[in-house]
Amino acid sequence: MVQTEEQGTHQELPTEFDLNDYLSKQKILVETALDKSISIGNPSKIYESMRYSLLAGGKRLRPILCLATCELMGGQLAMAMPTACALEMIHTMSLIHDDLPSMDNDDYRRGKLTNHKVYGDDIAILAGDGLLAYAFEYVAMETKDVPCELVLQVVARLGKTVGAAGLVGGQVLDLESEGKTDITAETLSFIHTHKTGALLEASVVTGAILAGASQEEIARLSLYSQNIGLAFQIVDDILDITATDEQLGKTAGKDLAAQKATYPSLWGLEKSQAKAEELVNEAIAQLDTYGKAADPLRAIAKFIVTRNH
Ligand code: GRG
Repeated sequence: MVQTEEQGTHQELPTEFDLNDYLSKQKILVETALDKSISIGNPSKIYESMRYSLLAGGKRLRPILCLATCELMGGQLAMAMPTACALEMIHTMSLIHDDLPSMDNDDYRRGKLTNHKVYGDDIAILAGDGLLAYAFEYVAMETKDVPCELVLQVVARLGKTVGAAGLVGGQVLDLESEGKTDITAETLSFIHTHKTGALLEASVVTGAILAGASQEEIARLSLYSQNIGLAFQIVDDILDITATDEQLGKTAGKDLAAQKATYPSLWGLEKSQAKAEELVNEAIAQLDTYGKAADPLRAIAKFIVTRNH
């Protein structure tokens, strides 16, 4: 609470949650932990390639969501940090593979040359594989003060999230849909709930699991994360049209050039933005029972529809 002086008396005003301050502090914590998570080993080239992409910046939204949810459910930040790092390792490996010439063929990511442009396709594939394997090792070896059954639940959830039932399945359908003009809203929704939504949902759910949340709470938080996941992808599609290369840190306008079905191509820009806002409001409604403690998750949801990068 802040104090203001009004006619000689002090009146208490609720302080606004400062999202920018929160995100920049959490980002520093996550990046410090990521930097420590992998050191250069032998052969040095593969470790350098893994670190190149893992430490290339980005919003760090997945680890920040995991930490925020763990804290909301009464856990300590340290309990969730290894999983938070693992989520970013998985996210980064999916970006490295997505950028390959055989997939989206991108030269820039997070404002830097893509991994394969620096290290070659062969090392980029292996860097992705190395990060994926290490993510699981890291959760299993580094998670402290959490019952083993809960760590096992996290490992299982991460496995499901990256495999054919998650990111891999979404990516396959995305590749198969390219150039097709008859993609339905259902197919688009399948692609994005798997390709993008699954990892965002896992970020929230694993944070809750680690803190020992009940099934009821996990179900509520899943709903929150499913809504922000879809909103996130809709905004991603909008930004591909409206943002610059500099804002995105990668080539803008690629969806249009590849004739990809996107939410704006189905609904138009205005309706897509309105739908994203509606989803975020639904997400925020799931947090009503938690009061101010859920301010970080509320603010992250709002950030998803107001971001420009
Ligand atoms: C997971 C085994 C395995 C393989 C990967 C390539 C692939 C299979 C899946 C593609 C997943 C993908 C790239 C989805 C797009 C998700 C997305 C919207 C990325 C952008 O996320 P931001 O905006 O990026 O959070 P930053 O750079 O801020 O982290």
